[in-house]
Amino acid sequence: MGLSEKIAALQAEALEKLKKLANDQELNDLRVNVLGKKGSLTEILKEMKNLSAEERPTIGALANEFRDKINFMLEEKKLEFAQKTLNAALVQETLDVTLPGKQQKQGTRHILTQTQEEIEDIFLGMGYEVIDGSEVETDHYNFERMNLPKGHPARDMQDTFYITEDTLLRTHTSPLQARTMDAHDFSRGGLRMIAPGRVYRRDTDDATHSHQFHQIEGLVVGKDITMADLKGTLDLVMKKMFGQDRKLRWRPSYFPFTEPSVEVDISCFKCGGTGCNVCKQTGWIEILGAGMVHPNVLEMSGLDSSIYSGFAFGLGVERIAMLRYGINDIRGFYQGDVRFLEQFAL
Ligand code: 2NM
Repeated sequence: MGLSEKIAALQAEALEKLKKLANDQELNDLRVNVLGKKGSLTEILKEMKNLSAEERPTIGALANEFRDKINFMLEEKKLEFAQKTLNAALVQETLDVTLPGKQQKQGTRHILTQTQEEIEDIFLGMGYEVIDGSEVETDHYNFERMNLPKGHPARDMQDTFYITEDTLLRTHTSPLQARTMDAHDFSRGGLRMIAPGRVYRRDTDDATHSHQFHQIEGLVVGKDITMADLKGTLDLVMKKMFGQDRKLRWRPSYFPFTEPSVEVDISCFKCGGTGCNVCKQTGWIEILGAGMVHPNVLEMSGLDSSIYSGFAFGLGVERIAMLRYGINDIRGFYQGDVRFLEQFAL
């Protein structure tokens, strides 16, 4: 048999085997048997050295053609097997798209954040700046600048956590108000700000007290600011927060940093003033403290208190949220229990 017949016979045999291939393993065996180092085609090519110069190109071309063809067909077969494996996997790994999905729990802003932001929005709408700052303060800004010199009896009520003798956790956000007054250029106009944030007191935690809580303090300083401005402002804000038919009641009070000082009550938003459990049968709810900024406080920020005056107020964010939502234990705000928090999801 001549080489061309051998090649033809080999090709016929290889194509026959190719048709019967069942898997990748058999496919690989066939490749090695035909094209490998000791493969049948390789053996045939070794015999080419015995050919005449005229025969060699024809047989060479024939052998190349065979090699290309078998390579191509092996490649095709390989793709076919891959497709079969994939199809089998797809049939087996069916996905039931009608099964209910895993519900992802949606978080919500903390009720204290919601309350704080709602109050911020009211003041932003009236042209106030919202300013926040450090919870770590100096004795100077927290007490001295609030007209509470060392040894002042009112310091006892605001005992706090000390880092050093002069560094402490703020007991109110007022030190931030003093710092803002220091930095403000009053030649360009007055100051309108609120300072929301966390404050600290030496307190034993119970249902209505915590050693840390949140405050919003407001401050307006300028020329000709009077108690009428304070009354008008708080009247508007309280009505926005608790309803347009609220009435406000002003009682004289005392704070070292304001003179005169007042305590403000609102008519009960639940019973309207007839008496219920929210207002403890009084018809009134204590809601905030306020007053005209003490001249000493203005002077310590470098302001001439014969020219400048101001009003200030402070309210507790927890207290407002507790009243509004009927929360009777302040500790619920801080425990991170989802069952508590999710009641206030929007
Ligand atoms: C209150 C009550 C009354 C207050 C005073 C000042 C400042 F900085 F102007 F002195 N800021 N906040 C103030 C006044 C706070 O909280 C019950």
